Amino acid sequence: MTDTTSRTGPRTAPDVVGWPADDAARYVREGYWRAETLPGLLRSWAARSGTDVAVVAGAERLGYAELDARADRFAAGVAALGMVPGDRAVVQLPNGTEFVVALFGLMRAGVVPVLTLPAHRRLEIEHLTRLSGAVAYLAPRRHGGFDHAALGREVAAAVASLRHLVLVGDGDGTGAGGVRESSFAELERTPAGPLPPEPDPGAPAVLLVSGGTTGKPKLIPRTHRDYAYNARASAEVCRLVRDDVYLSCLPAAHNFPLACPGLLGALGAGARVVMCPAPGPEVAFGLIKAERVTVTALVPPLVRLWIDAAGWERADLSSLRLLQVGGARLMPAVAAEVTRALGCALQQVFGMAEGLLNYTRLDDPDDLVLTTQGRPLSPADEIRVVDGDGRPVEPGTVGELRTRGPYTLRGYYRAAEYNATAFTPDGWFCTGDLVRVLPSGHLVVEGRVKEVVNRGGENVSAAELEEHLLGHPAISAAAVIGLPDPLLGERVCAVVTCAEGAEAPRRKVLGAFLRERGLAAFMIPDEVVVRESLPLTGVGKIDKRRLADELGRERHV
Ligand code: J2J
Repeated sequence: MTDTTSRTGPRTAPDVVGWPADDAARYVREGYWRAETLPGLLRSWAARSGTDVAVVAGAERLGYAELDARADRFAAGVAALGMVPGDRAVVQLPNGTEFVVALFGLMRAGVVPVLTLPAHRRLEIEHLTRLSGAVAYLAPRRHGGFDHAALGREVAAAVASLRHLVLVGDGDGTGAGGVRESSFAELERTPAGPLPPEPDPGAPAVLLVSGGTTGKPKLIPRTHRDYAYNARASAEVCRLVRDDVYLSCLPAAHNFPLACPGLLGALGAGARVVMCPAPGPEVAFGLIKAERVTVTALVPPLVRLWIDAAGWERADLSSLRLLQVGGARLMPAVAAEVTRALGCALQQVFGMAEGLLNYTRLDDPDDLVLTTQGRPLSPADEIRVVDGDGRPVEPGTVGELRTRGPYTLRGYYRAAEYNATAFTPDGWFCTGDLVRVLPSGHLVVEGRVKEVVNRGGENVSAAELEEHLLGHPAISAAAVIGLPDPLLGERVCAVVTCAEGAEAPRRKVLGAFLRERGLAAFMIPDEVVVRESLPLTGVGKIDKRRLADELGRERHV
């Protein structure tokens, strides 16, 4: 029996769980981890690429050396406010040069950025500020019609650690009640001063927000050396070179556009990063043409929009060589349209902010690119597929993915209790993703452990049913969720949106359609809800948690 009394409780546990010494030594010995830090790398990139353009945002074109200098001044400003190495700062900046300057400036001052998404609101920002014990909140005063300055003040009133609001844009307000308001520009005007010593390469560089669909968001510590490796190895897989132009369509604070290879991988390759203020084709297509963009990354719901728009917009996408798609399952039928519609190669990416990344390779045969979610990035990635009891499944069958490796976390930040279930005692991260591994080593994502609806003892895979629903010509998007049911425990609810001009299919018609495809009776949705649109997460995936909440609420009013 396990002795629970000796289990480390949340208060005595360390904030960050590192890798065991022997694994760490191996990652260093085998060259995955180098003695480097992200702000130190910017210094060397500036020495290498000096006047080359590093970041384009709106009318701004920021050279490598200029970015380095701005990061120095920002770091001095951060230090002048009294922030010290080891402090945390919540960053909620949209795609623009300020995001990049703040990211490197904070790290250079030894402060760890907590990278939240522009779409986060009071609930998430307050939770993440409290959890991280952040001393500062960095945001635009207003963005997309939302008053971030007011949000910052509210959060400061609720969370005692928060002492500074650093806001982009003009405005008044000097702060009240123990919180000080500074403008971003004011911080950057600070003359460069002495900086704290370089952080330890093994210390957390950033705290990423988990994309998990259950419970409150968690914080993922990514160390300088693991994240540097993550970005460098990803850039190699995508064959990024100096001539490449990477378009950051997704919010830059997300792991995918930040480091897979994204901003960090592109800067490491000496390439140029173009910040896109919105991911829709209206804005992105213009930037692709104007900046001769070569590589970008999207989530599947956006791919559909891009493909449709390319059909009627006659956009000039001729510079684009690679479209990375990840974040949720890409239907093979949509994957098959990418190259014809957008004129570029497709790369599927199955990644997670926690670490493990899987990529289809640029020279993989078409069928693997269209139907799989890639294979692990690193030779040092360890993966295991297990059944409900944690035992390895037969090769090729579906089970939960577990992983360890040189860039996969060993514990969430300040989450000892949760870590006890999310990791095995020997450090495997239980991803909660259901996958199948092909003989080639490529993974096919089959859903999530928690997204199996238990309908009176029968297991209904949400992902499988969604794929069948999307086979119906009148359906443009589908999300299957389990709703509490007094008889069945859970009943199957399909929430769908209709294709343009199509009439919403009735439940009976849909049932007949699914039965015709050979689905078992228990797989047929008990309920079909037709919506105008589905709620999306901050990065643009279908937000099932919100959907379930909304449907639950609608039924209890
Ligand atoms: C199915 N599900 C996928 C895929 C992620 C690259 C790409 C994506 C993310 C990301 C990322 C999927 N097919 N191709 O960080 O660097 C689901 C899985 C996974 C979860 C992680 C990157 N790609 N997923 O999406 O931390 O369920 O990272 O565990 O936001 O998204 O979400 P997140």
